Amino acid sequence: MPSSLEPVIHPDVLEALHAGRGVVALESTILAHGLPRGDNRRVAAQIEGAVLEAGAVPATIAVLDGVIHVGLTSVELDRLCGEDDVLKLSSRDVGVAIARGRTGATTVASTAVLAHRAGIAVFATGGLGGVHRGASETFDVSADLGVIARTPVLVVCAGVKSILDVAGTLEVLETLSVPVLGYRTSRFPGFYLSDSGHEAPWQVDSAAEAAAVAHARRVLGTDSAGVVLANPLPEGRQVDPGLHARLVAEGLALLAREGVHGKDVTPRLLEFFHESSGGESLRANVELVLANAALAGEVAVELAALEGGEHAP
Ligand code: PSU
Ligand code: MN
Repeated sequence: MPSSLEPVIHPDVLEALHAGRGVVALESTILAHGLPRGDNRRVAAQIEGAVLEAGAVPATIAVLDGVIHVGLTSVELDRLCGEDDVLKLSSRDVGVAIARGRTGATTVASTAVLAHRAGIAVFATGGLGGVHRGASETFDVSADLGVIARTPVLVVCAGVKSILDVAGTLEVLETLSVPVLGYRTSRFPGFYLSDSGHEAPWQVDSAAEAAAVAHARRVLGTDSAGVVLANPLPEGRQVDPGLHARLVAEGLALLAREGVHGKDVTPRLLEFFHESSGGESLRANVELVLANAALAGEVAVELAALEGGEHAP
């Protein structure tokens, strides 16, 4: 199937980039593979709404029929949230999907790469991929980490998915020279939990402070790694830690029983959580994604102000 190699950039996104206004890239795997059908389309609109409300322009990224799209129309979001054979595309898969004319959602890794190429410096997700438990045996370490280590975007997340080896993930981020900032906390958030039990290496207390970090790194050019801005759910909104511990234990046992591995691990676990938590994991997941989109919007606006003029036409 023939396909264009040029990304299609939504006119609103293009205009904002040219005017030097804040733009936030949004990943689409969370929509196609992380949230249940029926909820995902509504949440997609809410995520974009949260970015807009913060004064920035949302750019959800996906590959449709072999073409990269940066910023989706309403009909394109319908497709991504409703079609059956939407692939999960990590960074390594994007070229293959394009060459083969396929449709797929982008993970943190591929979204970061495509956002950076489009000139977008800030993006929002739910939780970062990372080092899986038992990775010393399975070698399952998300490509998200390697890509963030070489792609200068600021990623707003609620920490890493709590099914992961959080301590191991923080160690790898340190090795890869990726700065990790807690947003208004000295603790590293645990996705469904406000606190993963680990310290955040740095704390920032405002979107402006986070933007200043990204700006300083870009101007100094000391290294090309991204920045992780970790935004916790308020304690009163986290999943009950007892329920959470039970879900993680049962979910990991289920994966072992079903022999799930590779890129199917995260979608299967999230599906299990959503089915088994009486709606709690979904509630928390949606809340944290919306909070991250709003914060990313604020950071994008602050960063655009700091870099004002440099991107002006
Ligand atoms: N966080 C969520 N839901 C998700 C993911 C993260 O709340 O669906 C996705 C992201 O797209 C992330 C990916 O990049 O899981 C990581 O997958 P893997 O561990 O296979 O690299
Ligand atoms: Mn993996």
